[in-house]
Amino acid sequence: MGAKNRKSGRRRKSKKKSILAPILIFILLLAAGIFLFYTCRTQQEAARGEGPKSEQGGPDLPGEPPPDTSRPDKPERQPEELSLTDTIRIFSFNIQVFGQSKMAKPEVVNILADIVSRSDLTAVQEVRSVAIEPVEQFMRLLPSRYAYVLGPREGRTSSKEQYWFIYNTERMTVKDYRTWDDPHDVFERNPLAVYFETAGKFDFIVINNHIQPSSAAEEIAALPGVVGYYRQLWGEPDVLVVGDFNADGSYFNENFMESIFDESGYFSIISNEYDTTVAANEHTYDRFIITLSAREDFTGSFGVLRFDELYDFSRFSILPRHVSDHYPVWAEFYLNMDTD
Ligand SMILES: [Ca+2]
Ligand SMILES: [Ca+2]
Ligand SMILES: [Ca+2]
Ligand SMILES: [Ca+2]
Repeated sequence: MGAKNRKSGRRRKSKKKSILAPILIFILLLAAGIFLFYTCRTQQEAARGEGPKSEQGGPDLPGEPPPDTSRPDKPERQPEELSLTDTIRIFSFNIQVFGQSKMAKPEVVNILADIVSRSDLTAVQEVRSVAIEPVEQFMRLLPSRYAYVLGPREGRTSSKEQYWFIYNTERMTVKDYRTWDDPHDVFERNPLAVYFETAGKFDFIVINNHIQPSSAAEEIAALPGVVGYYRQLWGEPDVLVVGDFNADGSYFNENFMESIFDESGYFSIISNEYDTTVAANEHTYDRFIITLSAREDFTGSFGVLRFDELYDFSRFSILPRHVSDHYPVWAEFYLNMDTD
């Protein structure tokens, strides 16, 4: 009797076991699922959290290392097989008094963001805002491949400006950057130079300028010295000198450009005949000049970006002059033709 009971008891137990086993497996699988879900989420959040912090250039102080402007939230791209015909477009754009009030005009901001998105690098002049927020807000409107370098506030009076480089991280990285020391105090706004390395062979320096109209002759004449300094500092002969030079009209006799940037050292992409102003005058205020070693890298494509013709302003409540008083000037470069 006793043995029988024990037997049936065991049988009951094993029946219980056979019900418990799938439940236990189910619970284990559920627990594993929840664990995996949270682990993945935490990793994604950590990656997202790092992104915005490191994408800020921040005010640059001379001698400080360049900011880490890469975006760690993007998977690392495999080195691309770049062909000889792969190119980048570089813009120079006086964006006209950039700050909070400009960022408060959505139609203006949308056009500005679209213009910058057409480039791989835009050298911007006239960031006027004291606060960093308008710059950060604008960056958030661009595709995530863009990062930036923002120079220090420059100017002798309370009206100061910053140079701003917005670049495509899938095409280039920043090797170094430095504001011109200006030992003889020639410049109202000391030029900012950035040394870029591309995904191809092309490496180059861009010097960003906003020449003071009232001393345009002195400042422009000093630029070849600035070019020479950076060429030697970084051992890089390819230099693009860009910006709003105010190099025309009543500010400057543009016929002097040829002797300052003479043919033995420079090639002028945006030359005296181009109109870079939105206003009815035909002044060549904005310039794009390259050193001769960068001619091998220049594709021959360039222009003045007439945004008043590119967008249908009849659909907007704004006029072209609300976007800026300057058109961007641009030039295109090969990524793989560079020999120096
Ligand atoms: Ca080079
Ligand atoms: Ca002209
Ligand atoms: Ca004009
Ligand atoms: Ca070159």
